[in-house]
Amino acid sequence: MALVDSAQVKQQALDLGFTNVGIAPAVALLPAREAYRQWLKQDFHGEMAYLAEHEELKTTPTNLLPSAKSAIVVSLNYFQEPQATVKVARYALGRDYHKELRGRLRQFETLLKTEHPDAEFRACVDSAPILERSYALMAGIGWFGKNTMLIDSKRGSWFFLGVLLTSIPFQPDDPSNGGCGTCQKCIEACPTGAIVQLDNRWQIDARSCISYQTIEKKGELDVDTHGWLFGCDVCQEVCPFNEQRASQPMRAETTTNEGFLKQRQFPSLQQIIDMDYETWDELTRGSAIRRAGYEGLKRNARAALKPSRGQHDG
Ligand code: B12
Ligand code: SF4
Ligand code: SF4
Repeated sequence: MALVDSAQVKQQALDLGFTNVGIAPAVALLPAREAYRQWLKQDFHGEMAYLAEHEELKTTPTNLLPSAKSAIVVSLNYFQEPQATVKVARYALGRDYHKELRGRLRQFETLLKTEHPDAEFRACVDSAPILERSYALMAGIGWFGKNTMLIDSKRGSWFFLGVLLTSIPFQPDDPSNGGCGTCQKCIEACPTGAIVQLDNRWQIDARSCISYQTIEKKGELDVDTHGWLFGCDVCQEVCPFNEQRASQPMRAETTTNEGFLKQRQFPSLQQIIDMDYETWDELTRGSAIRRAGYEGLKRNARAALKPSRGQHDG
């Protein structure tokens, strides 16, 4: 199979505003499949049943697009300073990233279709059953930190990922290599001890992770959420790869994507607790925060008002 040079397609992705782009071959990722299976076996996914349902699909892109030959992986920077009134993870301060990324990937697809009319495509952002970070590793976008974030040595980890599967056999990039060395800052800083070592790898026990608790968990919360209303940024805030340095100007650079910037000050926790449905509807429209639901956001606000019991108290 003759490979298609990928310089042009990568430039097109950057011209569309993506922060970085790389190409992975669309092959089944067998080592990652085993790691994913082990993670599920520990029940680390908690109540996220869809993750278990996707087990077989996740590492085999040809299940999503039978003609797939390449996975074009893109990243999009969302860094900005945090919210002043309440603790909301930065990724959720602006417009819902699913919409933003999907829109851009669709534009990308339309562009490529004009040049390759017989080619097939499938855009994946988050909800499609694909291991985005593992393909991003293969595509040279970054490597797995101990906090399990995909880290780009030059840019840090404040970015989203998206994947465009295609039948075009583009020349792939080399996988990333990099590592945390002896650093353990995120493990020490995680307020709930959710970063655990198993099978010689650092993994997230989502059940203890504040992000899972405040976004995905139904019913009552079962860990102290340490004041976070929605999501959690602690393991990225402490990461040296997110530190600005004169030698690394691309790190922690505020996003130029208007849609991601926070649109308004959030109400206080007490105002959220007292909020009627219409106000909640208005506050969360088009935002990732909507995922917590009306009752869920109030539950999170009540928990965030409670004094924390200290570090690593689960
Ligand atoms: C479920 C999910 C969560 C869960 C579970 C998180 C987790 N660490 O698994 C919860 C709700 C807790 C969560 C939280 C967050 N998430 Co999230 N999440 C996802 C989702 C939908 C699936 C991830 C998944 O399958 N996890 C299961 C684990 C087992 O898979 P994994 O981490 O991808 O990879 C593991 C294995 O595959 C294995 N592995 C991979 N390759 C290889 C190779 C070999 C050889 C071996 C042995 C093993 C191996 O090691 C990895 C670590 O255990 C992805 C989108 C997607 N479709 O991929 C977004 C995604 C990972 N999340 C994202 C973000 C931004 C977040 C938050 C920062 C949001 C926030 N501020 O609150 C936090 C970060 C918490 C953290 N430290 O991970 C981004 C990450 C971008 C990046 N730079 O890494 C993604 C990619 C969404 C996106 N489209 O941009 N998330
Ligand atoms: S997102 Fe927060 S709770 Fe989850 S692993 Fe990172 S620091 Fe721990
Ligand atoms: S804080 Fe340290 S250990 Fe954690 S991901 Fe960053 S470099 Fe790795």
